[in-house]
Amino acid sequence: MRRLPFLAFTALATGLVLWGAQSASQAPSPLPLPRLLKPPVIDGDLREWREHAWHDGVWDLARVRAAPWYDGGRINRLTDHGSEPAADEDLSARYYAAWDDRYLYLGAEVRDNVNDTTDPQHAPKRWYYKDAIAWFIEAPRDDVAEKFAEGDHAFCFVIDPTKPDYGAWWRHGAPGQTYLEEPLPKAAVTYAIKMNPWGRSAGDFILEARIDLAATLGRGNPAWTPPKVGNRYSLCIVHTDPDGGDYGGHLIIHGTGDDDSTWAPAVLTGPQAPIERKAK
Ligand SMILES: [Ca+2]
Ligand SMILES: [Ca+2]
Ligand SMILES: [Ca+2]
Ligand SMILES: [Ca+2]
Repeated sequence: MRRLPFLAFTALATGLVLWGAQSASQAPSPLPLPRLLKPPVIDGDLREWREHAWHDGVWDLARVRAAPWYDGGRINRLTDHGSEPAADEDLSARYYAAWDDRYLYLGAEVRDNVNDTTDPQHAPKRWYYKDAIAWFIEAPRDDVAEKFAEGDHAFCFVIDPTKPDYGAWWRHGAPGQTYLEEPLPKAAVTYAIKMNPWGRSAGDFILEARIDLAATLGRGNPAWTPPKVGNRYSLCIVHTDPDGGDYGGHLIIHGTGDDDSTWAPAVLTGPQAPIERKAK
């Protein structure tokens, strides 16, 4: 047998190791979005469905800083106006998502020191200058890098309990169009915000929302079909937290922003049982 020269062998072995590491990092397991068997009541209390929804623990800036998509603090950051508490008290949150035949369900339980929904340069589409959570979703997922083009949607909720007309916002693409900006049609969204739910901080809140899939995702891409187990989506969460400043803080999770090729793969799954805890 002809022996491989040592250098060639080393290069081949290194290449295989690198290839293995790269394919592992390029193909993360899709985020599983479970189907709900019982429709939640949209009232600002997630307890009836939170254990049956997708949820991957508490997010704060320390955890985001350790994530592979962290941008070194350019956009993904918090601000300090001189009277701010520690970063985890400034903003930390749990996010939830699930679906059924008709709706996408979104939820968040958030610890925030200051509720800030004023914007000196207010325009209806400027949710990102206010306390807000946006779920960026591509449906169906594709391999084309796009910015709010066909199939891309942002469902954005300004954390203003008076629910102004721009409070539930929809940035999206459509065939041949990008960055369409409009309020989520009233018939397509139901949401509730409960402020200070734990009696701890006036900035804390719970957000609970449901979005009609056919009326939103169904209008974005001719390739969209009614939801079923196995459908591939993409997901990124953008949580903005100005706390009295201008552009202010952002936690960007499972992606880097508007480029949908950075959004995490997600898949619609069947129902999920709550995490089992052992008797001992
Ligand atoms: Ca509820
Ligand atoms: Ca804050
Ligand atoms: Ca794409
Ligand atoms: Ca805030």
